[in-house]
Amino acid sequence: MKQILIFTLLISFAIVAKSESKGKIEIPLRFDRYYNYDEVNEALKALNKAYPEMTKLEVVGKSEEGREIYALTINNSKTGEASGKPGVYVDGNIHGNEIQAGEVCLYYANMLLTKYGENEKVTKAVDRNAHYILPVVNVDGRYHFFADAHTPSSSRSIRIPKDDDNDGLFDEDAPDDLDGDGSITQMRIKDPNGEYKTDPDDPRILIRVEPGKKGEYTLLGSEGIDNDNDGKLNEDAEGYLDPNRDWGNNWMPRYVQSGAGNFPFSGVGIKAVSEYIMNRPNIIVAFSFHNSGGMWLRVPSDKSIIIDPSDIAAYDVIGKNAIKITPGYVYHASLDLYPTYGDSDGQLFFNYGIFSFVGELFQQEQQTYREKTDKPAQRSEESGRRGANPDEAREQMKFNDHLAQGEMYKEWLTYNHPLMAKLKLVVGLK
Ligand SMILES: [Ca+2]
Ligand SMILES: [Ca+2]
Ligand SMILES: [Ca+2]
Ligand SMILES: [Ca+2]
Ligand SMILES: [Zn+2]
Repeated sequence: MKQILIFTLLISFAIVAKSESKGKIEIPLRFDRYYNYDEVNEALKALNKAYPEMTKLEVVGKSEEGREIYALTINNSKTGEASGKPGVYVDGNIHGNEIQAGEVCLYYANMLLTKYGENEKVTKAVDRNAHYILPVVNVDGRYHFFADAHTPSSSRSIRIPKDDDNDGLFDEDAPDDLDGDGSITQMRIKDPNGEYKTDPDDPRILIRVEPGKKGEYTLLGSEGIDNDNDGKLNEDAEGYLDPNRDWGNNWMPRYVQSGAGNFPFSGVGIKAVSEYIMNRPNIIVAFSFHNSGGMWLRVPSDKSIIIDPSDIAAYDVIGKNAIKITPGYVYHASLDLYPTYGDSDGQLFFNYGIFSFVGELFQQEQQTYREKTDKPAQRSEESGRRGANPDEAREQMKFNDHLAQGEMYKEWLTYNHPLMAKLKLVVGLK
């Protein structure tokens, strides 16, 4: 499934690359482009300035690289102190690459403030509850995702250097933007024994050859050279310490949970965010936004954990209402996907008594050019492997051509790769 995600998520990232033109941020906020790290902060300051009576802007803490993590409280002081009201906590972008989540949080803040007094339900929600909004948890990740050439999954980590290949060097060989276009794309090499060939219907698409048949290409992974001359490509990029495997509840070391650090809360920013939530015991419900899948997930994320049926019943009320307002999304427990340890929703529920949800934004199935979009494309186990489902790839290419105006695909380029001396290596975006 990951490979296919890499393909489709490029739509968003192509748009990101074009969103760097700076303009004055005005209220109401506009959502016609993504905000980089500085602009998210400017947007929060602009909301705070426009609604001084209703908002409070605080620095929750600082990241590994010293960036500020901001939270905006929305509360109508005329109806009481924030701490005396049931609190709603909303955050996003704990994974640095999952930038849409930050925009969702800004949208939430913008909607509550601009529709207050105009929309009855919003007015009630603002008068009755305190809202704590933290759009970007992984501030270093968001910063680097915009500032550096990226893949759909780069800059996801907490920015603590880690020696992924145990060679004594830290983060020494990340992918490189060989053609300088701002994106880290895929490399392929001509190979009569390769697993891939071009699609006869659309030469832009690579399809997997049947077992035993000859192909045309081998895929070499992400764009990059061997920066440390150890014979391996791109083997030690930034991190990787997963900010959503760093929380204390049900934390497991790296041999159980990949992405875990040396101890819980080893990320200074994560620790600060956890303390911010812990210090607000009035928070009763929390939503943390991620990419992707179109899901509302509740605890637990590990089947060894039993939850009181009355708590599940409370979760179900919220979860079932959540899917009503997000057509196509599903609601279920995290453990139905795969077990995870040391994630934030477990910390919030089991340690802080908060009904915590994960909102997985964005659905690949919606990136189609089919006339009927009510039924998602049939997907098999195999379909996750690149080139395994040519029909889906063709569908995505139509989507690229007609809806994304070609921004999802880049023509293959020729590149003389130093590691493949004298071999012609072709670099392209998929
Ligand atoms: Ca290394
Ligand atoms: Ca590139
Ligand atoms: Ca190395
Ligand atoms: Ca290397
Ligand atoms: Zn995530």
